[in-house]
Amino acid sequence: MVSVEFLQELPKCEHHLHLEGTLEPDLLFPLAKRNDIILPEGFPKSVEELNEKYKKFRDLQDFLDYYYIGTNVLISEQDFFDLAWAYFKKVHKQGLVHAEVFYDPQSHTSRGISIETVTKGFQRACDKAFSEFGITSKLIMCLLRHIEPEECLKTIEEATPFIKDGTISALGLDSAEKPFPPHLFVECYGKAASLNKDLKLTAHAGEEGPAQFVSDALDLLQVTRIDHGINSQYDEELLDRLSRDQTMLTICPLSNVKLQVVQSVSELPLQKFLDRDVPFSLNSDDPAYFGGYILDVYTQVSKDFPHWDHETWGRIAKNAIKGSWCDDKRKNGLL
Ligand code: ES4
Ligand code: ZN
Repeated sequence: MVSVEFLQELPKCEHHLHLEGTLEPDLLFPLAKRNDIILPEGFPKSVEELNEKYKKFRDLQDFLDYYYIGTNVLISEQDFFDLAWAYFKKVHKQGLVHAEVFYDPQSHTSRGISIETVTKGFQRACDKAFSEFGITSKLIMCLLRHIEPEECLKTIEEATPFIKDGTISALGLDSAEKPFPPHLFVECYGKAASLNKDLKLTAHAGEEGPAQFVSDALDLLQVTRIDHGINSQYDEELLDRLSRDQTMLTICPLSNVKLQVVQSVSELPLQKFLDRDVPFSLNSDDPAYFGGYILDVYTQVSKDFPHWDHETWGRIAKNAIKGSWCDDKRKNGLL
């Protein structure tokens, strides 16, 4: 098995990280206090109680119920900055060099907070991560799939200045997967793509949903990356396609265990993906909820795949760099 020191030194990229999912209980309660937010009846009352709840979730929806309550404590531009900055400070120490991070504007606009407030706070933290740590980053705006597509179109309109000027680099799709398949969002993706030819497209698919949702995201939404995508393992033709087109899957091992998609990291089809040359990166998803940041993810995977040598890990790190949306100059600097 490779050492933690080796994994620490590997230049690591994160492609699947929800900024709202970095809200640690020890920031959640102080922010609730600072912003006079009353947490709902029955919500854990202390950091310890909340950490206890986060030990296991029944499924994606059980987690999302907590996650959306958490987001409610974020109000001011400073709150969004503080959240993202706390994240960058942590992962800088873990050898992260590039981060493509999600956020959910609709979790905030639905509470009367403007896209501008959220985006500017997060962007300011990204700028500081670059100036202080040399970490490059991209913002990916996600649409919440439980929200009506018509509403999502309005969100895209509100985000138009940031899509046009490149502050938002990519569009994603998250939240409850099974009841809300990709085809519902064809118009949204088409609209967003028409605003800026450089806008990248991705979507959560094949996390709890079937391999068909992965194919549909590729065919109907024209995405060039798939978030999770582990259920692609059950469709041989799809695996060939992902390999042929070098479409990257952003895998989140600790998330899959905590949400009971698999019972252990060793069950993940990572060896199959390597053997079939399906590119993937390893990611932390919602680290405050799932028990680990990027180095913890790499370390856990190394324990569950102990036969992977330095060369295999080098290949994984290189695939993550190659699949990133940074420019070629930055990629070549990292490779
Ligand atoms: C998410 Cl793990 C996951 N899946 C879908 N949507 C999400 N939002 C935040 N984490
Ligand atoms: Zn996710």
